[in-house]
Amino acid sequence: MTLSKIKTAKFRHYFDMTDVDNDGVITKADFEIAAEETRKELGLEAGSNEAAELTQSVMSYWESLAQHADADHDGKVELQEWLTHWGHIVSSQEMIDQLVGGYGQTVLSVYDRDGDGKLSYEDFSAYYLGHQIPEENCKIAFEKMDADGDSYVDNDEFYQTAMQFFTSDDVESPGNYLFGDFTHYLNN
Ligand SMILES: [Ca+2]
Ligand SMILES: [Ca+2]
Ligand SMILES: [Ca+2]
Ligand SMILES: [Ca+2]
Repeated sequence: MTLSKIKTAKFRHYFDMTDVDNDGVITKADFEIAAEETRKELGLEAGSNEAAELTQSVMSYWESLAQHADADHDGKVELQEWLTHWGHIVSSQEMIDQLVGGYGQTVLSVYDRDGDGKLSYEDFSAYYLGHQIPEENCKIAFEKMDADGDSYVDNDEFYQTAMQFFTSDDVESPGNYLFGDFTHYLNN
């Protein structure tokens, strides 16, 4: 399925946010850097069980992309492969449900450090900063996701906004901002 204009903008932005080393393609190296930097942001000791769980969750995302998105199997997910991959995923509500449900579980198990079932800004920002996503994008995302403004993103808020990121074609949906401000991709 071809992505709508707004989804293309969101997924181009998401591509650039996932290309941690900025070499124009998504490779294993991007996830290795993200896992290590996120470990530091979360204050996890190298070699600890928590660090291993984090690395596993980050690298399993790469493995899934390598398997499903890297169509020519050259170890690089190029922008076109990425957009084709997401076009395929968002065409199926079942795949979206699986993905967003999985994200929610991972996010809460890895990033909710005090285990209260919701993400403070500090919990939340570890992911973004670890993935070298500029803090301004992180602040925008947190503000949009915290629908009731209590300074925490809880499970429902996470689910609602992540779902909007993958499904919404409404430019006003807060969930579009899951990875920060994508709007400059709308016009070029
Ligand atoms: Ca890269
Ligand atoms: Ca490729
Ligand atoms: Ca928490
Ligand atoms: Ca909230």
